[in-house]
Amino acid sequence: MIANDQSDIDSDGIGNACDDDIDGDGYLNSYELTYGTLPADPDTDNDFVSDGPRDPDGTGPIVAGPDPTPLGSFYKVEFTAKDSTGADVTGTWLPEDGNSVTVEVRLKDIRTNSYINFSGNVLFALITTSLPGIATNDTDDPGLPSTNDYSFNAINRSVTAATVYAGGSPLSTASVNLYSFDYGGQAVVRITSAAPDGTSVQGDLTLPLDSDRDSLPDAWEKQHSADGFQFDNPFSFGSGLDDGLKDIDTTQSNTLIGDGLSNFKEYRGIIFENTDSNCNVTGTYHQRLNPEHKDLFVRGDNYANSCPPNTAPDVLEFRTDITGGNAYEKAGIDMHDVTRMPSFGKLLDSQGNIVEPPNIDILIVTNNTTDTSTLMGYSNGYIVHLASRLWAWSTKGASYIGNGMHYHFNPYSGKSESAYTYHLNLMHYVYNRPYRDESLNPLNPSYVGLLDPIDLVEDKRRENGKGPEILPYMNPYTGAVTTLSEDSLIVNDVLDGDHMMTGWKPACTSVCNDYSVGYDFSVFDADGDGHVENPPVDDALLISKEYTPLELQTFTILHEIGHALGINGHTSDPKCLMYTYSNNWDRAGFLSDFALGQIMINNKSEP
Ligand SMILES: [Ca+2]
Ligand SMILES: [Ca+2]
Ligand SMILES: [Ca+2]
Ligand SMILES: [Zn+2]
Repeated sequence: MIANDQSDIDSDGIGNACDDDIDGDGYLNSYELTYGTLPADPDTDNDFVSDGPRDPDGTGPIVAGPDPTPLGSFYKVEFTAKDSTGADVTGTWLPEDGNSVTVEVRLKDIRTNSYINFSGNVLFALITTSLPGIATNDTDDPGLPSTNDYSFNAINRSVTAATVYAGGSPLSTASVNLYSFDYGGQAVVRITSAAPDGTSVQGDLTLPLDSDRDSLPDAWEKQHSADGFQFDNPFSFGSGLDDGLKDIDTTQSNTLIGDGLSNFKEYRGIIFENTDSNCNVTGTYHQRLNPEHKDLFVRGDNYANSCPPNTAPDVLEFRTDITGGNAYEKAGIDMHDVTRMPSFGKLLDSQGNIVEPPNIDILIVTNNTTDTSTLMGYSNGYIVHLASRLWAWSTKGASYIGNGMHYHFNPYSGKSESAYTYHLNLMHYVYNRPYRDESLNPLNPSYVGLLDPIDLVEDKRRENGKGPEILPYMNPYTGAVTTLSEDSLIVNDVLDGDHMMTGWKPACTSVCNDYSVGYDFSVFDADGDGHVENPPVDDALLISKEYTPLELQTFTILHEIGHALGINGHTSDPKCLMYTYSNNWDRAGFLSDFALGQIMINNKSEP
């Protein structure tokens, strides 16, 4: 024996290393090692009864033993959580508002490893969280008597005790129904009963199971193990905050970590709404979020599907979906369109200030249907002549540049407006037709889709809402003289598209908007089918790709969202959504690494 440890636990004057009963409980060290109790602890199960026959000196209120159960109770309570089919869901069950689970308990004698009966009533007690609201975006617990997240009753949330009576007959099992009123709370179900030897038995079960106590259930952490979550390690992502409080989202080629939602908030999830045509909520649905994907909430205001809707002619629905997935979705950003959801709408507080649901930030795209101005206030809603027969409407949308704290709060409107589409300009692309169909030209009737040269069409500019001035116009083919509505401001090579060409097709007879006064060919719709070509062609025989008005608007929305997310300026990659020119809308499905690297999503209520 190497007598180098001369501390003396049992105060018998013999150093531990030389003491054959280190803890002085009357059992030799060798006996304790064989029996399973601790040689250096006189009370292995901490029940204040000495393991051995002696009460050692200097060890506090321990009474002499021997302790009949020195390793703890002979009895153990076993819990099983079962779903409505009776299947064991102890390790997999996750709470939802309105779901329930049956907690069943049995008593086991650990000496024989067999189940035995309880020797008395089984008392259930519930310890429950009471988080505000029921999901991450929920304000409060509306109209309910208690904010308990769990109850033993399906309706009354304050029932936290239940008794299963033995009633004279032995109880082999006892069970209680646990009802959840939240998507993220936690319940401890504790039972007390009696064992055959008259001792009290206790046990508890935490639901949902959370082995590492980081507020993220085992089942959810296992679902996201590929993202690095470890159900038995509260610091899967390093020291500091535990997993529940960390915000770890990354996105492809974006080194900015996090989307402003902690992992617990992502787990607890969001309640979305279904609405009818009057914008009344007809139902809700809940989604847990992906902790590895940044979550972006977008809403369109003043579109045909907004709440309230804009019902003016030709106003289109707010959409962000394109065939094959838009650029954000492809980059690993989860985009949630909350356009028709009133609780994500223009909520007002008691002072009339606009508020958003808690914990999330909404990127708002507003459809401007009244003017062609940009955010900066100057009007450039006219056609720009780039080169021979190469034209562009200069502004279809505009956006503030997001800064990571918010997408933008507009102090002038008092709203959280971020980006805009310009309806009149968008419609100019499709419906304004300053060019004529050469197939009707008596000099060249066979060549369909040839556009007139610039000097034969409008070269004067009329500001939106101003004018008109009546000017004579001679048709170069027929010699007929008509009058035109124009102002006298001459800007060569700039078309505003309001020039009403006459003589080839009948004027519009039903609904005529500013942008639909013309009825010959548009520079962007060479075959006159209501779909715009991109890239533009000056010959209908050369069309490669065409887009509907809705697609045109959607591509514009997606581009402007990029700016609101922090993409400052444009990229030099013609395949990228954020390229300077909208010469090819296929790129709405792709963001360059440069653009992606600037995206900032941070879910905070604003301003
Ligand atoms: Ca956990
Ligand atoms: Ca997050
Ligand atoms: Ca996320
Ligand atoms: Zn841009």
